[in-house]
Amino acid sequence: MPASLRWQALVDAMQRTRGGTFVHLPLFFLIGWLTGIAESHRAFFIGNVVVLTVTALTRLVFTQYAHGAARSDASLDRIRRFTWVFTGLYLLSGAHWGALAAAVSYWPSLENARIPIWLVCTGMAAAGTIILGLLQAVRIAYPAAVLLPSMCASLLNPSEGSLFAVAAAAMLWIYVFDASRGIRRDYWTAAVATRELEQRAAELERLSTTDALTQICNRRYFDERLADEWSHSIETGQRIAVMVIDIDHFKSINDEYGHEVGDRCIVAAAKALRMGLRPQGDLLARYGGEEFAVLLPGLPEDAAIAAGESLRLRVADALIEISGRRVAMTCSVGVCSMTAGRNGRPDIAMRRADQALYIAKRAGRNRVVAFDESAVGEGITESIRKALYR
Ligand code: GH3
Ligand code: MG
Ligand code: MG
Repeated sequence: MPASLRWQALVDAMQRTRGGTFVHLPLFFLIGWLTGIAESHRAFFIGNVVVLTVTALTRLVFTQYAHGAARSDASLDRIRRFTWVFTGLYLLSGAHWGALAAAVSYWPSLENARIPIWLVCTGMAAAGTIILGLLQAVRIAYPAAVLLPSMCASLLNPSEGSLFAVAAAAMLWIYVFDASRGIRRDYWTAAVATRELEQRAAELERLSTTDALTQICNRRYFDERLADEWSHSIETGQRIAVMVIDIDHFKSINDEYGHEVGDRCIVAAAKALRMGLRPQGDLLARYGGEEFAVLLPGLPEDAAIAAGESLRLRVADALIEISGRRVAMTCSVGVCSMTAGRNGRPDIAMRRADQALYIAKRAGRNRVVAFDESAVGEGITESIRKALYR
């Protein structure tokens, strides 16, 4: 059983019993007050109030502690230990009521409280076992802790109707033990099924955002992340850089070596590009056949051009060998760095990077060109001249 499932079971168990933790105390006050034992047996009453308070507080503190501690280390061993402590505290609280029922069954002076405490114990044995039936130890030991002491006390000091009460308690015990078996089975079946569904959903999510050939992100994911990053940049006012990178004369590679080698080139280019990016924040995606897109949040134009240059060199250095022959591969890079102002839009940034790529191609390929706003309207020839100059 994986640690995450066990942890989930413990969290569920703690959640299920949270409401009940502080019910015991008011219930006991009510019984003490209505039956008069709060007055007639002061020490007994106060002693039990103290025990009930300490048990409730310990359970509360433990629950808080377990949540915090599991965040730092949720190993299987630790979760097992937590589950045992939690089960122990729960059983202790049941055993306390069991002992109370034994006391009122045994001592005639406490007879007034017998029926109310038996009623509480009956409810606890049924509800408590069913609620936590998912934990095997609770299923087995909880009804015993709650019912057995009063059954023994009634047999040791029988009074009118006590044999009937013992028989009823035994039947209740068998019933809850049997009913909780199904509850336990249903809980774990549902937990395992939910986990499998979550894993499948995560895998589907991964597949829907990953490019099958290169295992990097696909265009869909890139566009989503770019839109998110764009909104973030509007708030922070920082620049955002994008690149479009296209392998040069890729058709010739395909024609010369075949599609399989072409695929290997695309994979090698993706790997080379990924190695050249910052692991946190930057994003690389396969945007089309032999075309990649890169998102570089916060990068001003100069830094983005330098990054593009480094990526260009990495692709040129990528080693693809076919029967001892090296396949030469270069790429062209179009860069656009802009502030995500009110009038800006992610698709405008991508279009500008694409225009810059187009100019890089026209200027001879294997180069980096940044979109130049001042060149807008100068015509493509002027832009290419500028690109060559660069
Ligand atoms: P340019 O330098 O102008 O980019 O020239 P190019 O030959 O790279 O560009 P073009 O768009 O003419 O050709 C791209 C080729 O990439 C055409 C297509 O068959 C090939 N291609 C697209 N996707 C894949 C793929 O997944 N695997 C392989 N092997 N080839 C692909
Ligand atoms: Mg190409
Ligand atoms: Mg292309």
